[in-house]
Parts: sequence; structure tokens; C-alpha cells
Amino acid sequence: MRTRDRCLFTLHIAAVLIFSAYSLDICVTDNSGVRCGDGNHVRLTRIQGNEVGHVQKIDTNDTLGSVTLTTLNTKPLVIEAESFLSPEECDYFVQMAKDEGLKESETVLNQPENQRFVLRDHDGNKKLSVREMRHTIQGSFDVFLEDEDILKLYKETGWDKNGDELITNDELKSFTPMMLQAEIQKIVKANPEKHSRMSKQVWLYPDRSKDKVFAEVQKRVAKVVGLPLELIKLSDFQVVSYGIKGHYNAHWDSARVEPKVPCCTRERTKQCRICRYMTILFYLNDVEEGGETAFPVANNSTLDYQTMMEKDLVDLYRKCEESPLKVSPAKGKAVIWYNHFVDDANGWLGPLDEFTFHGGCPVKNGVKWIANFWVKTTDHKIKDLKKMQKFYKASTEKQPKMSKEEL
Ligand SMILES: *[C@@H]1O[C@H](CO)[C@@H](O)[C@H](O)[C@H]1NC(C)=O
Ligand SMILES: *[C@@H]1O[C@H](CO)[C@@H](O)[C@H](O)[C@H]1NC(C)=O
Ligand SMILES: *[C@@H]1O[C@H](CO)[C@@H](O)[C@H](O)[C@H]1NC(C)=O
Ligand SMILES: [Ca+2]
Ligand SMILES: [Ca+2]
Repeated sequence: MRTRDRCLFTLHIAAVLIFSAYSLDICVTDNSGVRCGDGNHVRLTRIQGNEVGHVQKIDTNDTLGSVTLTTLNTKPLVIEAESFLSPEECDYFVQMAKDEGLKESETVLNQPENQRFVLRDHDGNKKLSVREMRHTIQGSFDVFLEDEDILKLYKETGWDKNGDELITNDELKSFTPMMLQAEIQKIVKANPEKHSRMSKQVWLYPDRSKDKVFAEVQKRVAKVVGLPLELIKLSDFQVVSYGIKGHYNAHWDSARVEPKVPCCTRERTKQCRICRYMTILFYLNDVEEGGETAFPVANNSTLDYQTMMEKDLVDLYRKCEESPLKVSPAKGKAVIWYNHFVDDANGWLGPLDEFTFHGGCPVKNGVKWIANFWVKTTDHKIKDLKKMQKFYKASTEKQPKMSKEEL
């Protein structure tokens, strides 16, 4: 074969591969019933929020009847549904979590392999100010200290030899990351609220036991958000409880798109990034005081990480009151937002919406129970469609053949 021919041949193969990749026959169940076609007809959609205050009622055709959506904000799009779950469903999920057993939410500090230590010398003067030391500790150990904590630490350890509240390169030599980690561990043992999050949680897999209550909630979610039921079935479900001072500092539920790093799935958990298209956060009880969900950069056109750090916007434990958008918990209420935009070209996972930066304000009185329902996709549309197709087939065949991992 001459070079040019071989080249054409390769092109031809590539064209066939691309063509077949996008011509997967797939049926999905959505608001308009069962729809079949090539994969292109399945696109991620967003609820139309229109403007702040916009109200829409969705018929759920189930025991609940309907769900009313109210647009709370448009940058990011945040939608509230007062009674998405019935009180009985809320109690049911709390009990399910208790039966399964909740565990302290993991934090970076307690992972022994973590000895990452990145100096945050913002102004580059080769000295760490008290604020820069706070940010260094935040970045390395996910612990949020106050200026007084740092000064107390210097006093007790003598690390700031000349007492000028600055740590120079020379002074840095008197302690190792291990020593710093040990000191911080002492501080958070006495003050656990200084962790970036303070909560207990459990992952639940109610579909593995074909739980009827959960199945109805999945159907309702599919109806309300207008996505195929088979996609909703790929979601993750987690129950979290917060006691007094329980909180979760601001974070993203998903990650920035990095084409070289694949999305995590239930099969792949190493060297991957979290890809959660949308978050549906359910409040499972009424909280006496506090525990709002806050969006510290909502509407802010000047969003940048530098400013966020400078103003300590991440530290919701202390700065919650300053958040422009706060949603109060109420039993059965859902807060809905989209962590990602939709890619125009293939209708699948697009860029991260950085304005969805959010967290849980501290509980001041009572306890707070929530459930996170994360609608997941990967950035590999065809793989997702294939998984969805299995769910579709499982629902139409008498003997569904699905592995535990897929469910
Ligand atoms: C409503 O639910 C009933 C029974 O589950 C079903 O037969 C019917 O097709 C549903 N209607 C719509 C519009 O989804
Ligand atoms: C945006 O954030 C900055 C930094 O916190 C703040 O100074 C500014 O007032 C905010 N703007 C809006 C519109 O909230
Ligand atoms: C954000 O901006 C919209 C439109 O200007 C406004 O209606 C809304 O109240 C603002 N939200 C917050 C949290 O400031
Ligand atoms: Ca400095
Ligand atoms: Ca010093």
C-alpha cells in the first residue's frame, strides 16, 4: 500500500469508529415515556429556572402528587422544592442510615500518609505571616485555625524564635511537617469544629435490596428534573448527620474538568476525579437553629480563589453570616443545583460551574439530617449510555442480570 492509501485507510477506520461510537441504539424512560434512538437523542438537560422567584409545579403522578419548584438564584442556578419528600420518607431514610451505622466523615488530617506541606507565602517575601500560616495549615491539613490559635502554637512550641509573628526559612528548620501535624491534631482533638467538616455519614445502596420507597423517590427525581430514569439510577445516595457545631466548609461537589484524569465510577476509585452533574440535597428533619446551606460566592462577578482565600469565604464555620445566599433546612425540602454546565456539542458533562461553591453552616441548636442525591455522569457519554441501557433492559426483562457493582 502506498503511504497516501494507508493514510486514507486509517482515516476510514477512524470514521467508522467515531460513527459507531455515536450510533448506539438506546431506549430511555423519561417524561415523554419510552424513547428509543441513537445515543444522540439523550442529552443532559437543566430545569429552566427563568428568574429568581419563578415558581413551577411538576406533576409527579405518585403518592405525593406534585412538587413545587421555586428558583432561588440564577448564578448559580439554585432551585428549592418545599416538599420533595414526605415526612414518612424522611424518617425512613434516617432510620435506614441509623440501621446501617454512620461514621465520622473523613478528614485529610487523620490520614497518616498525608505529609503534604505546601507553604502559602502569598506575597512571596519568604516569611510566613500568621494569616499565611493559617492558609498553609488549611491547605495541607484541611484544618481551619484562627489567628489566636497560631499565636498560641508559637508560644507553646517556641517555633517563632524572635517573637515577630513571622516564620522565616531559618525558623522553619526548627520543626517538621510531622511535628506541625502532631500539634494540629492536639488542637482539633480539643476543638473538633476546627476541621473543615464535622459530621457523620453513611453511603446507602437501597436499590441493591430493591427498596420500594427508594425506587419511588428515584422515579420522582427523574420526573422532576426531567432526566431519564436510567441515568437517575446511576446516582449516589449518602445520608449525613450534623450535631451542634456540625458544619461543612465551602467546597465543590464535583471537580474541574481535566481531560487526562478519568471520572470516578463505582468500579474506578483510584486516580480519578469526582464527576457529579447535579446535586439534590434533601433535608430530612427540621433543625432548631442554624444548619443552612450557604453559597458564599453566589452572584459574585469577581469570583477568584485569591479573594476567596483573603476573605476566608471557605470558612463557613465562622463566616456563614456573610454568605449572600443561604437556604434554611426544613423537613422534606430539597435544594437542587447543577455542578456542571452541559457541553453543547455532545450534550453531556460540560465545565464545572464554579459558582456552586457551597457548604453547610454550623448547627446551633438541635441536630441536622440530610441526604445527598448525586446525579452522576462521566465525561464518557458512550460508556454512560451503555450502563443506562443495561438498566433499561433490566427493567424490561424478567431476569435482570446486573452485577452488584452496577446496581
Ligand atoms: C401515572 O401512573 C400510572 C400508574 O403507575 C401509569 O399507568 C400512568 O401511565 C402514569 N401517567 C403518566 C402521565 O406518567
Ligand atoms: C464579591 O466578593 C467580594 C469578595 O468577598 C466582595 O467584596 C464583593 O462585595 C462581592 N460582590 C458581590 C456582588 O457579592
Ligand atoms: C442575584 O442576582 C439576581 C438578579 O440580579 C437577584 O434577583 C438575586 O436576588 C441575587 N441573589 C443574591 C443571593 O444576591
Ligand atoms: Ca509572606
Ligand atoms: Ca519569627
